[in-house]
Amino acid sequence: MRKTALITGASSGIGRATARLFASQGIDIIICGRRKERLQELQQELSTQVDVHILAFDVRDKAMVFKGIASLPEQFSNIDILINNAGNAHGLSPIDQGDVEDWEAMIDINVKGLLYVSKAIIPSMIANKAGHIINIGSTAAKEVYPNGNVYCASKHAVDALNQAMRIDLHHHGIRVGAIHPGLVETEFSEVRFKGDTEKAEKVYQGYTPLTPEDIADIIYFAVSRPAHVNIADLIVMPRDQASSTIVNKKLS
Ligand code: NDP
Ligand code: 8X3
Repeated sequence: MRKTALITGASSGIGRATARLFASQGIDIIICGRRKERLQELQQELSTQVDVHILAFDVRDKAMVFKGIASLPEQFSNIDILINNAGNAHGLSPIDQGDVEDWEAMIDINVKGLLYVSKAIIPSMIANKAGHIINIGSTAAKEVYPNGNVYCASKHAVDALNQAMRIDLHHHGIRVGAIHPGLVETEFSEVRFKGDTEKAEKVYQGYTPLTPEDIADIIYFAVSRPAHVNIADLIVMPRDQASSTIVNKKLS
């Protein structure tokens, strides 16, 4: 029987690459994000391969999250795989100069949004005695770097929640694991630097960053293991990266 996956943050980057790979592997998908037009384009692209349903919501809006997931058409209501991917960094400033709205966005999206989506889906996984949740953390979930303060805190929370979900859900037959990428070239830095593309591009210059497809491959690897195997925690960096702050850049 075909599986169904719900992917948050499917309108861009890692989430979109994952949607494409899942579709190519015959997994029906529910694609989520705020930018509905992007989701519609993706639906059009992938619906020749699998069934694709759109849920356009802001993960901060808990009423919309719960309503959207509760009102999924019957065909999509049994979610086998949840990819908690929606998230971003907003700003990069010392703690004393941080923008409170940026802090709230990161905590509300990366932490509370992930909780809302998970809470809406976990009961049906428990009822099915099966399910697989992949939480997208970051190297920022494992270490803290200068000016990364609240983004790192939000991703450390994702790391903690990943462990907590596994502890609380494994006896229901639900697999929970996190994938923690290092530097991946997506719209991430454009969002972090509020549309300053020049600044964003510099983040990925002088070395070979990961691509969203690299991460999608790893996500698919994790979800395609036999049912008794759970990839619990995995860190992946570009070859040229050793830590959040140590990157072998060759700039001319
Ligand atoms: P992108 O900016 O390319 O994608 C972010 C996705 O998250 C978009 O689809 C966006 O959709 C969605 N999103 C953001 N805010 C909201 C919101 N309030 N409600 C619903 N959806 C939202 O970045 P990435 O693909 O790189 O990021 C995906 C995940 O990977 C994030 O959790 C990020 O922290 C993590 N990550 C990224 C790394 C990198 O170097 N790029 C490294 C480590 C982790 P929309 O705007 O349409 O709502
Ligand atoms: C994204 C990677 O290094 O900007 O999580 O934190 S980093």
